[in-house]
Amino acid sequence: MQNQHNKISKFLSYILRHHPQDIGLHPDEQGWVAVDELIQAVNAHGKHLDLDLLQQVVAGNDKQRFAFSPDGLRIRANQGHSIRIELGLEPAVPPPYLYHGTATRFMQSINKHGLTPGSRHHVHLSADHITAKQVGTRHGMPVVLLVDAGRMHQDGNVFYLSANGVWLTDKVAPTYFSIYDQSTNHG
Ligand code: HQG
Repeated sequence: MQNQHNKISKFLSYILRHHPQDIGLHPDEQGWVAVDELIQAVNAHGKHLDLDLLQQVVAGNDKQRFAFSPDGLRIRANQGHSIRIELGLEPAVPPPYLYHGTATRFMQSINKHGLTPGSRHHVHLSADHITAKQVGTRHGMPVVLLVDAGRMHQDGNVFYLSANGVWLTDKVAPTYFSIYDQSTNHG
């Protein structure tokens, strides 16, 4: 069951964040697609999905990756897009420190250029170091960076908080982070 939900969640992330056109969907400018169109399109592409299953996947998702519109007729990913959409988030005051999980192999470039959004809209920051380490582990040997979000904000950098609790900002210059935790092979 959980495995089936994970597979659907991964597929929905792929579609709603990155490649809606692969199944013929065209999200609006805020990233929403009609729930009935999504269900039809997914089924037309050889995967089973009905409203009941979709609601279970959205409600039970470990990171609350997706949200229904208040009327329940539309759905979108809460963050993480590479397609050009506007989530419509209001600027928010960040906590004094945030964390970013990455991998050792990126550190040379990160130390030189700072944290950059890559293919996504924003740099993603976590409120806690445990989540950040999990994010970093996806890419290899993890490194957790401590980001001086309070000072960035004081200096005029804008932050947003996604509906699922991920902090977003345009970039993080090298002067604003330090290494919080770096894995080694020794233990
Ligand atoms: C790194 C997951 C070289 C950056 C997570 C990261 C997150 C640089 C990688 C969400 C760099 C991009 C996003 C630079 C940053 N040079 N590498 N200048 N600046 N990087 O996947 O933050 O499970 O696009 O450190 O929980 O890992 O999908 O971003 O390692 O919230 O819902 O380039 O994805 O959520 O990788 O993850 P990503 P991310 P989901």
